[in-house]
Amino acid sequence: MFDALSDRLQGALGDLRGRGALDEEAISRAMREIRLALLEADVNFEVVKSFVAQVRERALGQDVLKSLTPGQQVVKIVHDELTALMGAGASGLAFAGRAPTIILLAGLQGSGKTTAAGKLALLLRKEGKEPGLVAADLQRPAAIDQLEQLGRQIQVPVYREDGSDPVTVVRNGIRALAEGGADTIILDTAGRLHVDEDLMVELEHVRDEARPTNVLLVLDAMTGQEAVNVAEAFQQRVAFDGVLMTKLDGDARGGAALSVKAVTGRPIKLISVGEKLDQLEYFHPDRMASRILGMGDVLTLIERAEAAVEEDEQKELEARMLQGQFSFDDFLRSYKMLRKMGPLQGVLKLIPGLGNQLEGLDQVDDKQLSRVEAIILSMTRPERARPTMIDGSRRKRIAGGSGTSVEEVNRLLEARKQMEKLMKGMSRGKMPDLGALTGGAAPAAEAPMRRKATKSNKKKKRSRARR
Ligand SMILES: Nc1nc2c(ncn2[C@@H]2O[C@H](COP(=O)(O)OP(=O)(O)OP(=O)(O)O)[C@@H](O)[C@H]2O)c(=O)[nH]1
Ligand SMILES: [Mg+2]
Repeated sequence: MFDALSDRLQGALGDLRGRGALDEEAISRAMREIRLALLEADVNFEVVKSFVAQVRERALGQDVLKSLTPGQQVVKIVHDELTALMGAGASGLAFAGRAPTIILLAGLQGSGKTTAAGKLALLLRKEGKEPGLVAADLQRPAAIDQLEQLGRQIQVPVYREDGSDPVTVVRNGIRALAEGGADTIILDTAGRLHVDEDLMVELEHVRDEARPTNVLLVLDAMTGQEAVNVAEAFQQRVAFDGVLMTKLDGDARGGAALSVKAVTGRPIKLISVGEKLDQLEYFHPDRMASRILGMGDVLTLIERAEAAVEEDEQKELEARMLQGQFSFDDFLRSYKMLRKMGPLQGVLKLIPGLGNQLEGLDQVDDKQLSRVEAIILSMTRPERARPTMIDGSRRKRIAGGSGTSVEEVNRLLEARKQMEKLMKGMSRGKMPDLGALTGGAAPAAEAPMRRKATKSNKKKKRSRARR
């Protein structure tokens, strides 16, 4: 997601970041680079122009150049402006005062509406809502089955009515699902290849019937500026409240995500970052700006951890780490937690300071994790609890037992030691140290997770209570 843009922007700013003093020349150079980076990312030309002008003006402001860390200040300005560009302040969904809340999904063919309908239902259910789905796409015969299958997978009711028309399906579907207890109803509508009159008329009719609380336009990020044009065309006919942007996992450039708010005035509300059903997230412009600039995204990391890790398990681990203990059993447990959080590459990018330095980490894949597991499982109980006792001959034995090499065992031992250091550092508020990643990248995630654990646990309890 945004990898190419991220690299270029970080390159442009990297030079400034480290410098003690800045002059106009250095800033101009950086602005040129930023401009190129954004254009290459397929950001709308007008958007780029005003963005760069705005950053330049602020960067040349008196207080920046005279400050002790002008480079950092410029990075902060770019961060703020990126955030503003994508729409400052997180904007969630609107919920109706009196149930049901209706969410209408619109968009072109293949943009990801049906998949998104399923993902959104799952997300809402995790929040304690009672979602329902209406199959109002009668263009494609298979569309109804597709939605029904999704509904079955996530155990959310789907209303279908074959051989009818969309308006009738929506009317009957809302009534039936609401009577069945649904408080949030998602309408999956038909797409077309292009924005055409038929599509708009159908959508207008469906909208007038459903009187939705939210109209979300589903846009495929991979189509770049085309997605923005589509959004503009939709906005003229069926005003939408926000964008649900899909396929960001396949979009290295980010042009659509960065332009759509400025061009249509409507913010991105949700992003889909993969094909799996749980890969839909609320969109937070500030967090995204941090991710793009390689500053990590601790909040998203915490939320994922929260979803993946059992509260008790997390608490226990936390308590042990507070006592300054980090045995190999803990190490193994944190690895396993991390694996539950999603594809490792994605998770690592959320860790502050790591985003841009992942190239060497391609090998940190599930296979490598299995080797780590094998090594730890080849240790005896006392060895796991007191790793300092693992001397040369024990290392040899462990390598033999796990089918790995002494080198690998050494790397893991070093990684654990680094982790322990990292934990201590983190609790004093320091950023993670890259050295800790040699051979043991994964548990670094544990540290930022832990800092907010109390808060996230509270939140979890609250959401449980709501259910
Ligand atoms: N990689 C990736 N693929 C996605 C994502 N969202 C949807 N897809 C894929 O995109 C394809 C189209 O998704 P659908 O949900 O069927 O799209 P649709 O908008 O309902 O299409 P129509 O019903 O034909 O209008 C499917 O193969 C999905 O698996 C995403 O976030 N990432
Ligand atoms: Mg569909």
